[in-house]
Amino acid sequence: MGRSVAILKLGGSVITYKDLPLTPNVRAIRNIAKAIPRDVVGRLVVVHGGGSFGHWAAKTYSLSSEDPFERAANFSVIRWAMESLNNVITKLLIEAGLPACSLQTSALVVNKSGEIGEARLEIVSRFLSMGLIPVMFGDAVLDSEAGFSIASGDSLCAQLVERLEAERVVFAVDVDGVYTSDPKTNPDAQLVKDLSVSSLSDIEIRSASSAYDVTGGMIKKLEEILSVVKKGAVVYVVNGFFPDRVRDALLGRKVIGTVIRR
Ligand code: IP8
Repeated sequence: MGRSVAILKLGGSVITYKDLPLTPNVRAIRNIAKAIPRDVVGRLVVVHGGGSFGHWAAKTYSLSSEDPFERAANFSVIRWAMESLNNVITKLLIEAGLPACSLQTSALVVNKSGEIGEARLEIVSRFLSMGLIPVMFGDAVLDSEAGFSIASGDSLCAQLVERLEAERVVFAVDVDGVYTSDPKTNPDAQLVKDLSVSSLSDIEIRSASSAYDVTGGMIKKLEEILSVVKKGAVVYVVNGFFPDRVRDALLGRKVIGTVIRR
């Protein structure tokens, strides 16, 4: 596809109310949908997380239940929950005038021991070439070792970057970017505006020794972000509650947030 594709990852804490099971944040999704510039159509893939749909369902309906029937039934509930959220997001993108089209991750991806094993993603570039915006998501998938497991939206982004040679990935999260510590609990936390792979590795090391806390689940995602950056994409971490920032990041403009480069 060449380096012009952008991937927008919509974080679960932006698109859902995390504490309310199965509750989308319609206003936040609608605002982002309206901010997506028309000129990225045909070179934009939207990927969304699970929020209070997928994560709630995965906690409530275990994929490691002893009983195979129960395990399969639980898988189907998690899949249903993700389809339901995807339906809301796709509808709101369409209402905003965008040619959004759902692509079911579990039909394209098979995990191996909890990590993405096979990913048949050729269809994504074909959707793009038809001027569509594929809307994909973290999902419950089949797993060649474990039977079933979860493929996170972030791992999917990493795969997409490689396959599509994406130019940039915009993570829309519920804080302004990557901080020196958790901004929700530490008032002295500083927003880090620019990061490189080497400084990111530094944060990872500190994270492993728990000197750096999770910000909206973001630090856990730094490993995926790191692999995305190593594959050549520029990563933007921006606050999804400020749709203008999402738009500016998608266009590669200067923006309040964190920019991570090789
Ligand atoms: O929120 C998780 O995707 P993520 C998807 O991107 C499920 O980690 C099903 C929990």
